[in-house]
Amino acid sequence: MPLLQGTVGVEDLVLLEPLVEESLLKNLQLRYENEEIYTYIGNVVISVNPYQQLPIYGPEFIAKYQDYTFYELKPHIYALANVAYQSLKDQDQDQCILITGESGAGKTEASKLVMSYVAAVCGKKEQVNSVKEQLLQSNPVLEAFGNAKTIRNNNSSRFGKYMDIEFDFKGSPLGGVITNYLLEKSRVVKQLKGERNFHIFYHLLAGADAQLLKALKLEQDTSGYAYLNWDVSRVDGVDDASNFRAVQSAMTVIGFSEEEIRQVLEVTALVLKLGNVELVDEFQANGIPASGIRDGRGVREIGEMVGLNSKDLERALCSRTMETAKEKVVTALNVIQAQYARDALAKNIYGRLFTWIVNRINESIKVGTGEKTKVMGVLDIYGFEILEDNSFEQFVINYCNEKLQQVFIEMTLKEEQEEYKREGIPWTKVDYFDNSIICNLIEHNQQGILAMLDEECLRPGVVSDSTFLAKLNQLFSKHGHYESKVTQNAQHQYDHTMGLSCFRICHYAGKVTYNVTSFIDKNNDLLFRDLSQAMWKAQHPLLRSLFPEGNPKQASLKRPPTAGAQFKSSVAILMKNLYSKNPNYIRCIKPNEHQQRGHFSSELVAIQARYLGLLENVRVRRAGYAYRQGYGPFLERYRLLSRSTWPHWNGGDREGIEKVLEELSVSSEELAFGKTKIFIRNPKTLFCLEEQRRLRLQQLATLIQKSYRGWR
Ligand code: AOV
Ligand code: MG
Repeated sequence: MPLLQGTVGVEDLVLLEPLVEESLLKNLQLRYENEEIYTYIGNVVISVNPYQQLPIYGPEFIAKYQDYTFYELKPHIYALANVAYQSLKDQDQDQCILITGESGAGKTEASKLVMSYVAAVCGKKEQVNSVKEQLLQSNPVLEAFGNAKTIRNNNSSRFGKYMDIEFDFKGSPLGGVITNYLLEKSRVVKQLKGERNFHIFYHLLAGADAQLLKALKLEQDTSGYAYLNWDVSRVDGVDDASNFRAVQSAMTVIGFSEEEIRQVLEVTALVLKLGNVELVDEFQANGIPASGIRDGRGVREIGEMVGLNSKDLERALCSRTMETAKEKVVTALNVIQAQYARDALAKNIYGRLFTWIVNRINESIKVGTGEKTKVMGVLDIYGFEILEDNSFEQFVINYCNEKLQQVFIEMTLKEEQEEYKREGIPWTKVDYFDNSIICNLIEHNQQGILAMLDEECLRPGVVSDSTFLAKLNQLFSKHGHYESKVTQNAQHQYDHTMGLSCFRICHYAGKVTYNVTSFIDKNNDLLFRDLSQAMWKAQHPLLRSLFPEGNPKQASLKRPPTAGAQFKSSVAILMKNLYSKNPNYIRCIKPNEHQQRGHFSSELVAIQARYLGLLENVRVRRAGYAYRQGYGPFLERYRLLSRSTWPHWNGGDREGIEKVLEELSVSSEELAFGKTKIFIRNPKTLFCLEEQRRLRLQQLATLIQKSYRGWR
């Protein structure tokens, strides 16, 4: 299948004429309406979410993309996965697949397509099949525990995931390592209207049989649980019960024992039951407010399930022990504080369970030491989010997206420059928006927002979200990407949409207003020691192992790093890792806000195209030379256009190409001959070559038909 013939619009935006936003959007729309959801910018794949199952992912497609080079077939994620895998195998180059786009744009689906393509084409031997199965089956497990229905996406990833798939020198998979990034734990105890808690809770309640429900002391009806949003218990197109079976079987394939699965479900059930522990006002003899538990049954059931004295749990929920060098003082918590403690415990149990699951999967899929490996990393994180009320979670999610945009900017330009350098071709620079100013605003070691937040969290004395905000306002009053009510007032701008407890960042993808309420708390992520000690006392091996700091012998007074600091350092490690690999980009676009097939909102896509920098990307690609191809494949494709090279050519590839282009009178201005590749400046030249090739093929077909008739 040729590149341009019979295509809808242009398959590569580098060929777009004129190159303006309007034509770019029209092209994407035209293709989308014809169910062509993939379009290239050179080697970058743009994917517009089809919100329907298209018949383009079957084994026959995998087989086809395996046999052709990148531009020979229609744009597809498989073509990109194929290039990445082949370069890893043949050129011994570690690869990474970077998938970006906002929430619901199709990143997770794209990552699964990449993984299933690679699994299908790599190592055909029987013994690697179980490795592939384990790698693939990690998806349903992590999605069940880490994804949830949000307003924007029925299956939204609420954690970041980076997976290194490791191969031997022949390209057979050996195993992998998964790194997870900050799970949105606050969802465990509270969800926005129209959203759900993590999938696993609903899967469990819908899918567990009567016996399991009894063992876990659960009722099937979701409306009986305070931690589950009652207005949405079901999601269109999601069968919770069958997903529950799928998760269990995936866990078995990965290598979880029956006992481990049971324990995971018990801890999951424990979280639900904890939410139903109702705390009420009580008063001590001296009249000071305290708290108690309304109905002891729930705590007793929890105690029985995990081997914990219910009185110990009750005490840990309703009081706090302060230790000084000399003595221990126990103070009663009032009802608000006790509810806070209960929710903090639930969030911590779930968050740690999730990390435990990731580690347990890693244990199964890890590669033995000493084996030399090549690596393909697949990154699928939560997409950029602008909600009505944005909190610490959105701040962290958007920071991560900001960093990925930075990688994209640096690596596309860098790669382009390096290619010209490698091939010995002069290069012209293109201007683009460099977002490092925003990254700096957030992550600067001394004067970034995260550093300010940490400083506030660690500072003795009275700290609050508002003292944190005051500090930001002071420090960033003149920063071009920071705004708040105070800085606006100082500049006589009166924006009534901005609350007093908010600050706003002008991200690369748009302005986001963050409400600082609970920033300090979420960043601290502290759990009263009474609670971790109570958990550690449980006989339940898994639950107990999640709270090692509860062991009085191991309890250290050292403060664990804050959530923000941990996230920042794991993002820094991730960036280093990505920079060391050859990048392959999939840029996902969401066509509408309604998760509906067939609807293409130009305005919505325009915003994404702008912040993804698609036009700049095309310009960079075109600034030097729009097209490049190895001498061999180029000659093979066009040699039918010259009498010197068709039907036979015995000379070198480069000389053959010179003959063809000379005969077609292509100006030498248009061309550059690199060390291994030919570069073509103007896409029109390529277009013209393609057109001539098409005509020539028609002519040849007619000739063959004529001679066939004559022969008959
Ligand atoms: P996301 O990963 O980018 O959002 P998903 O990959 O979860 O988005 O895609 C959202 C939904 O769009 C999926 O559940 C599918 O219904 C549909 N979809 C996406 N890609 C395809 C495809 N190629 N073919 C068919 N349907 C598709 V988030 O995790 O919220 O940032 O945080
Ligand atoms: Mg996702």
